[in-house]
Amino acid sequence: MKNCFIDFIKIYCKSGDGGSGCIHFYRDKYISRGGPDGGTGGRGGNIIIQGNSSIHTFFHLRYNRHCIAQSGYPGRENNVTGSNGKDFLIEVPIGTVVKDENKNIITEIVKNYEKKILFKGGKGGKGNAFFKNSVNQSPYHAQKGVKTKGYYIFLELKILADVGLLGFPNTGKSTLLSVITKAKPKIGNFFFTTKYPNLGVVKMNFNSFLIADIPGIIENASEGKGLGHRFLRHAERNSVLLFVISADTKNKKQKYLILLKELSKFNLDFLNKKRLLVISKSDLISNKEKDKIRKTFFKIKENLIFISSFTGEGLMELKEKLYALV
Ligand SMILES: Nc1nc2c(ncn2[C@@H]2O[C@H](COP(=O)(O)OP(=O)(O)OP(=O)(O)O)[C@@H](O)[C@H]2O)c(=O)[nH]1
Ligand SMILES: [Mg+2]
Repeated sequence: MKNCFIDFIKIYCKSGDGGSGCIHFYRDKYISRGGPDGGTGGRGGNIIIQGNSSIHTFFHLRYNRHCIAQSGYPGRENNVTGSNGKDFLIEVPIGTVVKDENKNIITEIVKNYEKKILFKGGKGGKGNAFFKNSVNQSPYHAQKGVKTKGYYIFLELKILADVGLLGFPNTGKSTLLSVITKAKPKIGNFFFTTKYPNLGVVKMNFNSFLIADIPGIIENASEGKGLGHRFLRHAERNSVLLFVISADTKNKKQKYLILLKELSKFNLDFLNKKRLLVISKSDLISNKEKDKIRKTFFKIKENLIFISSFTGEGLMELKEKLYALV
């Protein structure tokens, strides 16, 4: 399971060449000059990309990085057009961004079964019957099909969740995910237990929203410390950011500001998102300490909720607030 989470991959795509046109003249018993009847070549297969909600990574493409569609078949005698080449279907998880070699966005897949043609197959060449006219009644030439070029593209996954869980390692993010959703992430009393994002669905009566547990961030993550910024792009599409700071850390306000700083280094848009702050593991501190923490954060005008995944404190309030924000 270790390296199964592949959220970035480079693949080679080539749509099919067009089939060539046919040069042929009609022949039959007692017919001396039947005239040209070479058919047109078929179109090459397209490269098509499709969203599939039951796939969550690009693992299935890992050993299939060459996506080459079938070429069109050549035209045939009797004005028969060649068959089109088969399309090549690339199935991708929802939230995939397709980029070209220069990292320009080509397209995005955001829905299940959403289908897009990435590269069109080459057109088939015309057969010699097409070139017949009053002047040249028996053309002895036909077109070749259009040859297509191959391209390298990048597929990048940006998980589509409504809420992203962000915080330092070991603050109880995965535990929180496991109590408010049915997800079963790995939980451990050490740093970087979570090595790739986990998703869960929070159910509220008849409504639900998606929440993603993103691996912990530490100071200077933007310079590659810890797991670095690698997973932050998954938070880019979240509409709400849920910051988790554990009750047993010192200098909570400073830690919170470090988190904000690291995020802004990655993408300034993060600071414009709706955010909510929770102090996790609230069972470890007394009411007096809670008041103190409230006061320090009140100065920077941040709303906060105390939660404990063990005693269940604040979880209902958290869910309701998140839902209101989403
Ligand atoms: N006392 C107390 N301990 C908690 C609570 N929630 C989580 N823990 C403990 O905190 C430790 C870390 O929990 P995780 O959920 O793995 O933390 P994380 O933030 O996902 O950590 P990383 O994946 O490493 O970033 C575990 O030993 C949990 O048992 C809580 O509400 N109260
Ligand atoms: Mg975790």
